[in-house]
Amino acid sequence: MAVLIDPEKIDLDNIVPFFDKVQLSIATHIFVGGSTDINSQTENVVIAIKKVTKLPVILFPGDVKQITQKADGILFLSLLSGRNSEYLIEQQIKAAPFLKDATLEILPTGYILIDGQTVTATQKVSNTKPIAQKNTELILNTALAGQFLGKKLIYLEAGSGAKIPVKTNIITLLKDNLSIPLIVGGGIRTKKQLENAFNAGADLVVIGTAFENDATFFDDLKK
Ligand code: 1GP
Repeated sequence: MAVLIDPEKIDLDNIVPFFDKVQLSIATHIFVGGSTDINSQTENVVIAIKKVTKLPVILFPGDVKQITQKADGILFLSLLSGRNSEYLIEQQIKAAPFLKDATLEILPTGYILIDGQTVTATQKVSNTKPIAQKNTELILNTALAGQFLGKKLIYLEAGSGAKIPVKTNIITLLKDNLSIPLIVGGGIRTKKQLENAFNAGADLVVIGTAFENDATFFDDLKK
């Protein structure tokens, strides 16, 4: 499980008790990022997190400005579900000079936005349409195209705060047809939903909003 920390929302004064709970939970990764980071807090937040955990800290950047060498790795995302060249290739070209000599691990990731029954920040900022959950063939073909393009990961994203997470039949369909790991996130706010995603075949499940709203949720997810 990856815990998603949004640099715009985290309360750094509360980081120690928050990470005490993370440490006791089944979390294996920390993702840091958001669709926007208006006050450019990503680097400060990564530095603060590295002080309180040994879990790998992976950037999940909304744009090139969120890149910092202080993290352990970066999801080098391409928004394959969209047709906005800015998020398909332009941001990646802008990021290249910052990553050329970087020590952080670069993880090429095909990012697929799925309709979670609400207009999410990802949709607004990227100005792209999510794929309907019923359009399973398009979702599968998009993920396969990502794999054939050489992506090392596929991220199925219902969007932060999605009303409904990615359905389990989609997770299973992709798991059965892909040979690369599958990340699933967006709208997962109960232990049951988390288990459903894992049982369907997700390799890593990302949760952000549910922990932001109530850190006692970690107590249900102890190691
Ligand atoms: C969003 O997949 C992540 O990019 C997590 O979503 O905030 O809804 O948990 P939530």
